[in-house]
Amino acid sequence: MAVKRPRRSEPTVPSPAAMEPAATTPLTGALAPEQGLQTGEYLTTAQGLRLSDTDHSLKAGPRGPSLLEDFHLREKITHFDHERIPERVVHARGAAAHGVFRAYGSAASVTKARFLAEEGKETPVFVRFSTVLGSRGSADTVRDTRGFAVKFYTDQGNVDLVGNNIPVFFIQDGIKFPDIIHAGKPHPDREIPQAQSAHDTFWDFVSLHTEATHHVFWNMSDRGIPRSYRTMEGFGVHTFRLVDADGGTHLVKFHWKPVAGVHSLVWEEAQIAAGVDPDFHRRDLADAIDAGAFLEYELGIQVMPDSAEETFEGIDLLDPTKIVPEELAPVQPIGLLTLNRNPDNYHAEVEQVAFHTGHLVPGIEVTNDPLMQARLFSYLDTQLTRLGGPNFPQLPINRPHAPVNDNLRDGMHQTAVHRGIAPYLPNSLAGAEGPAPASAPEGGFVHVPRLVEGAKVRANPVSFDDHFSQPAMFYASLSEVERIHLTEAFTFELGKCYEQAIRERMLGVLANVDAGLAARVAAGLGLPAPAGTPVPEVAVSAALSQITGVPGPIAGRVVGVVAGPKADLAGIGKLRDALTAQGALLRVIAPHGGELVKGLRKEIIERTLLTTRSIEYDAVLIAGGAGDLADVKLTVLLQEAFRHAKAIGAWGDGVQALRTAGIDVEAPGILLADGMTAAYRKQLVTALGLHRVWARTPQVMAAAA
Ligand code: HDE
Repeated sequence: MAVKRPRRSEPTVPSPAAMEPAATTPLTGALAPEQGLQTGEYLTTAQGLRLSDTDHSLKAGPRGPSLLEDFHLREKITHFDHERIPERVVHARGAAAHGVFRAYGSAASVTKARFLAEEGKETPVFVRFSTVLGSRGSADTVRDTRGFAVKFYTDQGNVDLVGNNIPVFFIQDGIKFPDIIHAGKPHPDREIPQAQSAHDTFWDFVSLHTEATHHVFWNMSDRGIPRSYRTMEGFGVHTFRLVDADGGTHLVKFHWKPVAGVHSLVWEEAQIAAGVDPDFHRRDLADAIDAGAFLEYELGIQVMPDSAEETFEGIDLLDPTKIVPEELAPVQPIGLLTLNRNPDNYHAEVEQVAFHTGHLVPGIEVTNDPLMQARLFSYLDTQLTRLGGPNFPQLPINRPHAPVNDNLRDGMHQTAVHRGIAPYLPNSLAGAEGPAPASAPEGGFVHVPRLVEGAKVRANPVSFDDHFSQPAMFYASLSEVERIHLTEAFTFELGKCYEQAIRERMLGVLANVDAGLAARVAAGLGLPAPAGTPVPEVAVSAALSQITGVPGPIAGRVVGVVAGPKADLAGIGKLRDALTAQGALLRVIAPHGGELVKGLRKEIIERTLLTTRSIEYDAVLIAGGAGDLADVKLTVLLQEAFRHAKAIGAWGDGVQALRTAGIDVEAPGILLADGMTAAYRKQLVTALGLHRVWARTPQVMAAAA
């Protein structure tokens, strides 16, 4: 039945115009849907007034005071004064990219969520990577957990998978989040140190709060300093409940597996990068996408049966400090994520994107994990301050691609011009345009009915009390090199604490995980080996080590080639072709800027010995013909690359420059050849694919001792 739309007030005197629908003034300017901002060829004020001068304020004479009436000066400065919005309370430092998610269809057996279940279905995504502790301007390569937040713009509504690069969390209950973050952030009195966990308050909390031990082990491992976002795993952390088309449920953990493999920096390299190039990761992300070397990750799920206990093989699936080893529940690939477009505007997109764990579609539900439950409150709440009110879903980066028909109205920064007079339900006035609730077959979100009962308590299940068996499994599963890195990381971080009691308490925690580790860290701190009760039987999960010994793809890798005026430019050209064919980059480094020219060949010098540092490269080579190069900056470059276990090489007489820089050319991973041959290029590609020459570690350590 068509419902008559009443006027707010009936005209008292009917006029001929009231008999016919009046022609209304067409919508123009910002109200017209097609009208974007920043159009027209002249500079204007925010009101569209053309400006004749934006460089001089209005003054009483060229040497006189500025006049209050200068509306342009006041508008320009006032807007500038308010350009910044509050940074995120955590994960403030971030970088992001657009891309696409393509479903394999293999998830159809466990979920009805169309973007996961339908084979070949493509969904646009926006992914923001971040560090946790540092402020917006802090360095990328600090030791920290990384955020891995994915917004899927599905045709059923937005879904956010707000994960990290570490599969467990510091706390089991969200109520403790302010405590761990207050402990990790800079000290409140002097606001130092920035973006670091190597300080007293962090280790004070962690040593008193042993459920953080597992997460801390991952942080102190190489996972805390990823090589790039491209080589980082992502995890949903919590257990989710997936619902299939028949209403059947499974408990599931989400994993992002980088196609490029999981690789990290070494600690000295990360520290150098923090000073030399604080934008190391975001630059790498943007440069790689610009170069067409897109980032790829497979989405995978571990599928566990749903049960009343919500446990699997003795592991409590509601405990976010526990993983399910991949050997017990293999990660099954369900789709491919490709990041292929840089944002156009950092503020509009990266800063204003708002993720929320409660953004779900039918087929994905949350569980009672008490950490997740608190997150469901926090993410919406935080945007009210950060983005200035409840209308942040209208910001372009947050807008769903699915039709929106809500009854949410008004509020700060309302940009929609809602029509109609009945934004409420039930109503009889909105007619066919008004929204109506959808049933499950119509795509409505209907929660799986689950019985909830229990006494009202502030308590954890007993199974949450085991804090050490999984860190012990993690440590036992690492390779020797990774264990060395982890031991050094603990020794570094505790060595930065001033309070002896905190160091000793933390050594006691380590002793409950592994006595050998605790003793080695204690020795590094000059303290006696602590007593503890190590985990009696330690399981091993091979999937936890990131060193596989199998060369992976080299897309996004960077090779530095040092060259001088007499360098073999033909050889450099052949190498560049081979590398770019696989998505890797070659940069020429020379003593000075400009070009290198030899006959018809020309090479642009992208870096000089003054403007570069070893951290930019995954491998460093000396070109044939450049053997006479000798410079202390080249020595530093090569010595750092040697210490950081990177492939180093030379062809032709380039080997001479390696020797001059004091490089042991007999050491593992030093690639030498008479000329730039195909075999040499292959050797280099394999070395890059292996990421580092770990066989050099003993030599590096012996030199450091
Ligand atoms: Fe977050 N977290 N978090 N978190 N989180 C935020 O939301 C919070 C947790 C994660 O790139 C905030 O919009 C609480 C776990 C990422 O924009 C805030 C708790 C995991 C990002 C917030 C957690 C995460 C955030 C800050 C404990 C991994 C960056 C600004 C209950 C699974 C998202 C914002 C982006 C951001 C709260 C725990 C990941 C304050 C209360 C566990 C990747 O709402």
